Amino acid sequence: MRCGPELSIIVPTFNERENIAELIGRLVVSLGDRSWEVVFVDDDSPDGTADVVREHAAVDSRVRCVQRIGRRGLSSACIEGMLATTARYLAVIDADLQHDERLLPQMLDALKEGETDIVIGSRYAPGGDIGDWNARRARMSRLAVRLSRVLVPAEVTDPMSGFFMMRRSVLEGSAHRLSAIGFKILTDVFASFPRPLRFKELPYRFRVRRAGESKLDSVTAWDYLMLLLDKLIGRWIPVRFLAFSIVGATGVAVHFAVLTLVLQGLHRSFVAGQAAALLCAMTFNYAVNNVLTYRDRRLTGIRWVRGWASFVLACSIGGIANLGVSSTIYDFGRGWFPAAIGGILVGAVWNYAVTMMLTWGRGRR
Ligand SMILES: Nc1nc2c(ncn2[C@@H]2O[C@H](COP(=O)(O)OP(=O)(O)O)[C@@H](O)[C@H]2O)c(=O)[nH]1
Ligand SMILES: [Mg+2]
Repeated sequence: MRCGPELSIIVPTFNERENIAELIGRLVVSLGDRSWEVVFVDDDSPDGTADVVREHAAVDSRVRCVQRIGRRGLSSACIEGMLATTARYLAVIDADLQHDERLLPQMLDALKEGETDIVIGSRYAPGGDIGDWNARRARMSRLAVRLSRVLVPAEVTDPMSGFFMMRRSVLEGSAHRLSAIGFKILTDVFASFPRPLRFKELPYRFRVRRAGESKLDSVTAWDYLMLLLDKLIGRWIPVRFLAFSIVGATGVAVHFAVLTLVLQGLHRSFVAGQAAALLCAMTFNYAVNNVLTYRDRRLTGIRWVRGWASFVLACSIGGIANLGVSSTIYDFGRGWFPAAIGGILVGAVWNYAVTMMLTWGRGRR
């Protein structure tokens, strides 16, 4: 006999304490006596969102809380929330009441008819609206929609929607392939499911955020690019390695800028310039990787300093490995260019592998 709820609503949260009671109240009104639960997946919000959720959970068994520590990421939060449930139907909705929760019963009914795998709340379908977005954000969103076309069928008007409901079988079919990068889980689901999804869209008006602040920032665009790349080439090259290498290449520019400054501006020795340039480039690489490549495991405060030390240590050894490999290739008479490339490749792989474990290793707090 089934006794768990039929519908699980997953709500990713970060600093949303002011919105919790209102959202639960509105779910109660919209879903009435249907069989449902709401699972908040909170990334250890400093404002104590998880505590607020637990206060509600203590008096209403339909409310649950998953608190993740030392982690960030909307998509991964949604996926882990879904995996923590048994319901036949799974919905995702934001906590800030921008999505229209009154669509949930219609979404559920559409899925129960049996012809649809996933129902999407759409801001771009006829009758939908993006609400009060500024021109820049509307432009960015349209560009992202266009980019998503490589992975999501063109008929989906709002592939960036964060509001949808799907059958559990969709999760089961895609769970092991999901990239879980960034904000856009719907794109991820479409691209990860082994066959085309049967979808339906319901239009709604994107409302203004009720309380708190948006966590969307310019890095979200980078995350989206990483998601697309992971889906397209992730099978062959880890997308984090790609990001790490791009950051490393920009670090070379920092190195030369500092070296030039020390040599020509400050008239110091080459060794002093090279040492300063190395340290600056490593610090730059560390800081940028921490924000972009390892955004989901970003280090802050004292952990940032510890992370910096381990990064510099690992990369110094990587530098020695680079030197060893390149001089060996050079000694074999292969010329300076292949020697340098060989050294850089070995150094990059070393730096990536070691800092992944040492600096941003899972479970470090
Ligand atoms: N668990 C978790 N939730 C997040 C994270 N970033 C954003 N959210 C939540 O995801 C939802 C959408 O985020 P929001 O900042 O409103 O994005 P916007 O609507 O695009 O401006 C909200 O409920 C946020 O609290 C995160 O890193 N982890
Ligand atoms: Mg929002």
